[in-house]
Amino acid sequence: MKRLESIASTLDEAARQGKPVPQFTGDDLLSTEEAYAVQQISVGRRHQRGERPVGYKMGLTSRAKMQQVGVSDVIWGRLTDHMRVEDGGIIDLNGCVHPRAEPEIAFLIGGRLSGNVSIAEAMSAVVGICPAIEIIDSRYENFKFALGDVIADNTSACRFVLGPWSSPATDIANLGMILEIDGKTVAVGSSAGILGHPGRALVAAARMIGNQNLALEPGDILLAGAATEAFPIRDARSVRATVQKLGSTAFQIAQKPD
Ligand code: OOG
Ligand code: MG
Repeated sequence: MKRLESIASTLDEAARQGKPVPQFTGDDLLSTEEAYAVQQISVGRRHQRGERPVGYKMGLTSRAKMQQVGVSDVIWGRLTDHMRVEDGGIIDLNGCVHPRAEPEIAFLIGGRLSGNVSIAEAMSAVVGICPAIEIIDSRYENFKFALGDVIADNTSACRFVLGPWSSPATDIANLGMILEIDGKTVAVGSSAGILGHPGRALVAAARMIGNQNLALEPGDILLAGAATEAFPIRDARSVRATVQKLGSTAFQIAQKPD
């Protein structure tokens, strides 16, 4: 346990100071189970500092993402209120290591979901669906990690922005998704790229979170995972994601004075 606590505090400090650390596992020195334990301890430190849990994020739910980072397992992480940026808000990237943005879809949960559920059951617990941008920031040097590393690092969670909520009845099976940086389209994808249907990310979340005796509860947010690869935003000024039918969400990046 001491070892896991020490990894958790190293990662938490790396996130607080924006200073990267070398990856831990290389090969498989940190099992998946241990990595989720590290994640729990490190996010627990955030809770002790006053951050409140607001839901979960799924990661590596699309082929584009798996290929970009060279890890091909679906993973999940924890979101806190401090990570949320208001729609159209300004983000200060000071303190981030090498932030990247990716276009997502988010769910607002209205029921309780845990364990094995069908996609119909999962979707019937949804009370809102919105376009989202996740800002990920690996705490590992060169954004390089293996499965255990990235799980321990709370799946690179850094910030997220949510757009306007649409009805849970919206058909989200195959919606075009666009990421723009400084007004230029840098990536185009489809919601179908997210496990074939973003609702499957919710099914996976219920199962994987349920394995840890946790549940998606009313009021929780779930990020379904990016539909395209993520793009560096350190030198950008503005980022927008647009999802067909759902509309768009955007943020600006605070500029350093010259
Ligand atoms: C891991 C986090 C993946 C997603 O949407 O696939 C993720 C990473 O790419 O650093 O958030
Ligand atoms: Mg993501």
